[in-house]
Amino acid sequence: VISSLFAAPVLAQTPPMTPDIGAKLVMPDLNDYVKRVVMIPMRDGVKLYTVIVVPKGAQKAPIMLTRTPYNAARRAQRAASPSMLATLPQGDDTLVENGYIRVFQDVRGKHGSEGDYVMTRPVRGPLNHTKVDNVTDAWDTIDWLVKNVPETNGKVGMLGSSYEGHTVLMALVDPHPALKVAIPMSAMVDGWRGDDWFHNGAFRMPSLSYLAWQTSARGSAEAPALGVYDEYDAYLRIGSAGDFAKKFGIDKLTYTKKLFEHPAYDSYWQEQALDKILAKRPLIVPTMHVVGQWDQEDIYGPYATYAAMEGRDKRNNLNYLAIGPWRHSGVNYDGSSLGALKFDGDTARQFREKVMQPFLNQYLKDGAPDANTAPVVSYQSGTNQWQRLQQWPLACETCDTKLTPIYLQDGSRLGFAAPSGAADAAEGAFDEYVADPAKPVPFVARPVRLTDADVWKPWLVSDQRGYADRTDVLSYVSEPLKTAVRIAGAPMVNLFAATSGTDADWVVKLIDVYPDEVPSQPAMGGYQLGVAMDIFRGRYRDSFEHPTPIPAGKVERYRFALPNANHVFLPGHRIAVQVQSSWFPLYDRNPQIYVPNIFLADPGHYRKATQRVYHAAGAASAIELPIAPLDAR
Ligand code: PG9
Repeated sequence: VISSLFAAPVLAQTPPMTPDIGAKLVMPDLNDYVKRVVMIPMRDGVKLYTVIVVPKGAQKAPIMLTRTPYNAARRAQRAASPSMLATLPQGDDTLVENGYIRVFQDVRGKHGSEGDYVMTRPVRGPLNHTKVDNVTDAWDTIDWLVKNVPETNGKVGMLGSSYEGHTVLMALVDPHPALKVAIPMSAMVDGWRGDDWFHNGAFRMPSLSYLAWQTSARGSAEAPALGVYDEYDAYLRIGSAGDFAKKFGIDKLTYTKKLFEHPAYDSYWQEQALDKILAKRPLIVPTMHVVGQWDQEDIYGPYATYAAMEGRDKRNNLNYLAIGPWRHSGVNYDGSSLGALKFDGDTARQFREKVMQPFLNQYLKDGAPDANTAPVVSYQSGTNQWQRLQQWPLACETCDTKLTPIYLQDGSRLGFAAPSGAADAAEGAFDEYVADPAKPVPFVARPVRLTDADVWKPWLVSDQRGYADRTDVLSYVSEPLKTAVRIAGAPMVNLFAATSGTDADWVVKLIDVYPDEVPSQPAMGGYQLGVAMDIFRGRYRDSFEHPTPIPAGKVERYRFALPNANHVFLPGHRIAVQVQSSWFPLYDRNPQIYVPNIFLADPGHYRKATQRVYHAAGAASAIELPIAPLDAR
């Protein structure tokens, strides 16, 4: 008896040649969620591919919807896992922890959805004569969801970043009554003014690879392989954006044609600008606009829509802004650091848990408390702290607190004292450089690897000191600060400059120069941190819509806003400004002689030009800073 207790069980012998494929594998269902894929019919009969992820056992749960061109099936499947938390994107963590139903949908024409795809499909109107757009598609989807998902309490929120933020804003143009709250993050709002395609008329070259990837197939296609490790060389050898498109066949794509046909800010762009559209619509749905201070893709849109909708927020209880120390879409990942910058913990998780989720719960979860959200929640860089503010910006041209100019001065200095002397002293007080399109200033250290996420994502915080002593970059630096200088808003460039050519680009960078030594992080000694930087194409100085040649040799005024910043230049730091005429290959080169359409510039059009930047009484170049008192809220 005892020996039989210890006898090994004898397995029946499987004949060695039994085929090894054929037995049916039935996986046990270990998931803590149920995933359903449905095709939701729109009002014109087109069906959209939609993935619905429901926590097992959910009842009366709110729905969070994201409408995407980036493959709903993949967005809802970060990893193969029985856990909903691991399956959904990292940024959905607090939604899962709070029992939300999560929905991803392909926009029409992309991936699993039927219909035709139009890039950031314009709303019905002069540019769209059909009966459908992303406004109606969001409406029809929400209507279907509240009627067909039995586990829901009938309350829907929308959230998403970048293009997915754009589709959130679209839903707000005519919101379904069940849409109770919206969080557009890093949203693409105006493709010409300062988001993905252009900044102030200068074209962003990586857009062409994006179009190849996004619009040459219903699914994802390949971006062109440049065949050159240093993309600076690749773009430079090819020439204009038009030549680049031609070389890789991208010129045949219809959206490339649309871009090339509309280099200026004509009605094509104006009619699509979502801030302008939303400014005319009633504000019904509580909305929190989220943006990263160093958003390398859509740094313009979130502030513009916040400002446009603020005018509609009569009781100051529907329109909110959140600014974090993040890159594009950084709110959805780990926010402990960005490039060389370190923050006080994981700022993105802090935001999602302490600010975003209570805000969502207030409007979506039955019986949830008032989240007591401040009108503006912002992480202040420099001091590294979250702040609750009553408004944004704290200083601007039309605010109670006006802008304070900091002037370019003689001797490469920067200071709050305006240049003195007679107004006609302009001729005497300038600095000059030769801008050579054959040697454009790189926007990041070479080799330039635009396609390397580790280069692209944090590039706006990369060290600017390497450009300061190039002979085609002017650099002006203040004395070390004795007291802290706080900015909270958009610095305005007021540049007086002349060119020997008939067109010119002006890149202006507002920089925080760290002290010579930073004992807590030695590699930051002397670091030059870009706080607000942008480019302006000179032909648009008088009108974005109707460009004009620049009279050669004449002092002209270039006035434009830099991106918003919430930053403190600490005592011992210095403020610096750099001025240059190219930022390559992120932006296409200006030929520096006026041609009607720079996309079509020939190699022979590109000319050297001598640029003069003035710092005289009658031509006092300055950056007007949104300086606010340190304790202003
Ligand atoms: N910034 C990207 C984009 C948005 C809209 C149009 C084109 C590109 C994005 O990250 O989605």
